[in-house]
Amino acid sequence: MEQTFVILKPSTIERFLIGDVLTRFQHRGLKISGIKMMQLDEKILREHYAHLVDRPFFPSLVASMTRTPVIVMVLEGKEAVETVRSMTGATNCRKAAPGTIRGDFGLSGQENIVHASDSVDNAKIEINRFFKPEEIFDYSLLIRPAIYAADEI
Ligand code: IDP
Ligand code: MG
Repeated sequence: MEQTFVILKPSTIERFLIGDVLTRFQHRGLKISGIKMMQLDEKILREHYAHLVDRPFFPSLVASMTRTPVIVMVLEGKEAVETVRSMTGATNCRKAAPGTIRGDFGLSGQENIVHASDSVDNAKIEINRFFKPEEIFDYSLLIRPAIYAADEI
C-alpha cells in the first residue's frame, strides 16, 4: 500500500506534542511502517529542502530543524500521501484550516509542527533519504478489515 514520509519537527518535540500529533495519524487508520528519532544536520536539510536553499529564510529554517532531534516516520495507507498532506494543512499555520494539524497546533509559518511528503514520487525519495530498508517493517494489522472494505485493498 502507499507510503508517505512525515517529520515531527523540533517545535513538536519541544512542546510535548508528539503524542497528540501521532494520535491523529493513528486515529485516521494509518499504519506506522517505520519510526525513529534522529538529529538532522545542514547536509541532509540541503537535500530535503533543495527547493528552498536560495531563499533568505533558509539559514533560519536549518537552525529551526536542527534545534532538537526530530521524529521521522513512514505512514502507510490507501492514498496515504494525499491523505496525510491534507491532514497537515497549509504551510503557514495561521492560514491552515482548523481541523488540520497545523491549523490546530501552530501559529507560525516556519515552526509548523510537521513535514509531510507532497507527492508519491517525493515520498519515495524522502523515505530512502531518511530510512534504511531494514528500518521499515512489513507487518499485518488484524484491524485492517475495520479500516478498509475488501474492495478497497
Ligand atoms: P510545506 O512544508 O508545506 O511543504 P514548503 O514550501 O515545502 O512547505 O517549505 C518547507 C518548510 O520551510 C515549511 O514547512 C516551513 O517550515 C519553511 N518555510 C516555508 N516558507 C517559509 C517562509 O516564508 N518563512 C519561513 N519558513 C518557511
Ligand atoms: Mg514541501
